[in-house]
Amino acid sequence: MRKTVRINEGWRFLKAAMPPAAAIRFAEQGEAVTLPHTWNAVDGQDGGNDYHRGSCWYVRELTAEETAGGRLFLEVLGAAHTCHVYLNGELLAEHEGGYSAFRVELTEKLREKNILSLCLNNGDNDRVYPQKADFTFYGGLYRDVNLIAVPEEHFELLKDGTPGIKVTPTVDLEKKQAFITVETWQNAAEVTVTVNGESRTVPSVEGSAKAEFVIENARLWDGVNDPFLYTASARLASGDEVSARFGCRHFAVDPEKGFFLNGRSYPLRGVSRHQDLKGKGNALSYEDHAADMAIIRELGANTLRLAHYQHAQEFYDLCDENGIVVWAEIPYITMHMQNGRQNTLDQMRELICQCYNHPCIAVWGLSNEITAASAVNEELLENHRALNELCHRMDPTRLTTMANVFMLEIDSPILEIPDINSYNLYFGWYLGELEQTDEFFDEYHAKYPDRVIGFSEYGADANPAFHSSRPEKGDYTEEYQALYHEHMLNMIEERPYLWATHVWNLFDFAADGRDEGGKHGENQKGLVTFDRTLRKDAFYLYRAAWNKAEPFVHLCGKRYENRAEEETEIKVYSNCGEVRLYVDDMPVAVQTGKTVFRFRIPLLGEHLIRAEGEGCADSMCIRRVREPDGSYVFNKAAASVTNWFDADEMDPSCFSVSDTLGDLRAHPQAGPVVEAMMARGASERGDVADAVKDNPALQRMMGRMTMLSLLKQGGADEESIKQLNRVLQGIKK
Ligand code: GCB
Repeated sequence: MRKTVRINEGWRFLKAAMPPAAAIRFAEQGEAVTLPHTWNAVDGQDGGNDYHRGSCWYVRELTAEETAGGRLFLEVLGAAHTCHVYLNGELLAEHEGGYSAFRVELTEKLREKNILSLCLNNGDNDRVYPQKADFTFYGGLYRDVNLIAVPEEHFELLKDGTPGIKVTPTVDLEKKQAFITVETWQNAAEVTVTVNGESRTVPSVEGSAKAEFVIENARLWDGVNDPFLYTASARLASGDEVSARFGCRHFAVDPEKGFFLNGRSYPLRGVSRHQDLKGKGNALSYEDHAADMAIIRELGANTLRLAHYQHAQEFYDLCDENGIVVWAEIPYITMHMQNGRQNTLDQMRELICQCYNHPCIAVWGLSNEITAASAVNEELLENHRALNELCHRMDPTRLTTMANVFMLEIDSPILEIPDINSYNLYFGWYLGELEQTDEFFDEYHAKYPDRVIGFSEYGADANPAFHSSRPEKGDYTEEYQALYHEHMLNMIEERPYLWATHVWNLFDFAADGRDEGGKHGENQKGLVTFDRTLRKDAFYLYRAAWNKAEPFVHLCGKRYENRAEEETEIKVYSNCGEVRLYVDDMPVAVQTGKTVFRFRIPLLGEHLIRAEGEGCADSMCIRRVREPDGSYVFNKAAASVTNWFDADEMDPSCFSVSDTLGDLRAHPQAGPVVEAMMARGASERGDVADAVKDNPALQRMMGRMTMLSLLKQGGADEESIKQLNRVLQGIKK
């Protein structure tokens, strides 16, 4: 028999560094807390990059009842980011890595009265990832903590937080057979393994055992269509038992046709998720996880990138149950650390060991944008090779991948390490124009037709308070975010070779170092707000494209009530083939189409707008106002830029700031003018400018950008942009 007791209640929390004996002495003065708990729920989300990072203590007395019953193990499912475990003041274990589980045996150290104290630290160091990334590194004991009592003979509990049982299903799609290999680790002579009602007793040799089964007419784990799960269990004579759910499925990729599930094309289209919530940080309950999954199902995504680290077991369980194909990864992110090699391997070993049985996981992600702040040198390559080999050794059934930063040259040797690849591209948001995404993939695919490539991140920030009828990159409006995603949705549909695409991000999330778009401490690229209460318009774009189950119409711009224009656009996102529009209860237009339906209507006063699809409707109220509503505008200076240059006043036969840097540079007269302007900017930016100059990929990309967008991104003021425009207007094309 195995007894698991959850010990989430009754902890004392001390928000200070102190010696172990002091933590015990002062425990009673600490704050009484119940797990899951983070000390950064507030300061990690309010901006300023000033959240508490350092050592804190969790102290708890274990009762006699809790410690009774055989060999006793402590199970910590998430301690961010390093943890020292003390029993009665004695150090028993250390763990480095804030996202994986670990266990510690307490048996030999138990006394009559037992005090457990855990010292956690989320401060910076040079070995434990992550150290540099765009999200808050919450500290805390933010998942469940358990005591597990097992008999003398029991399944392995310590090694890398193993579940003790490893199930490998392989599927013969033609014969409809699944071959199941079950491996277990234990200190007993034999094990009885049961799969699908069939039991087999096998010997344990040097602590490990293996049993094989065949399931005829296997019911497949078939993604969102039918995520069927089997269970494998293993039992020892002592009564100790472990079990794991598994799924029989076949994943494959093709450089031309993308992803395949169970032998048929199954384009992976979905979103990324961070594990945090407004007001709670990363200390989430099962209900929080389940509520997130309900939103993912509503959206109709069939894949998730669980960024940028190992997520909670219950979330991978939810993915198994809901048929969501997962990209799982470790927080080897942004910047390679010389002393961090071992930690990348440790975190990867734990991720694979702890998550191996989940049928939802298709790929292991080696790193994210690791060349953003590190050079591609032998050390970086070696670390990636070591990780890649580790993945293949531990799990020959799954592929490895990486999420690369846009400025990584497509012929970089690092791209040859993982089995398949992916890029994070933010053209049309941070820099460049939307179309550069299309060009990027076309170029990559043409150059490397035999390589499998995906789109691991793309997105644009939007604060649902901001609105515009002339949305622009950088304006943080809900309308620009929607336009951005309309472009990307088409771009993706036209490129079926993309093995997976993941919107960054499903939810707004905490990045305490950010201060932009009218909010402190938040990355607002979510399709849904941080508190999950508001779905931005772009959410419904994807829902219309991906979720065909339930017909719906969504009127965009509901929050854009006050409009200072004679005529306005009414946009509807819908999964219906026909949308009817009513203004003030009068039918005004019918449109047939797909996903996006655009109407234009005159705006006279206050109007009730209603859209109808097949058995569904949506309505909203908008009104004409005299002056633009200032509360809708985030960056007032930038917002007016489009109005500086009236198309009528520009001479199209001459150059202007609307021409691309490439075209301007190529002209004998315009070239030197813009070079001089760029050189001036470069001398102000120093090192960064050198990095730009030496990066041909970046240079090529900048060549495709308009001078206006380059200048705006560089922070040039209105007068110097106008001045340059006047000069360029004097040069004939
Ligand atoms: C990225 C990173 C991700 C950031 C995102 C952004 O490329 O991988 O962690 O949050 O960009 O929003 O800038």
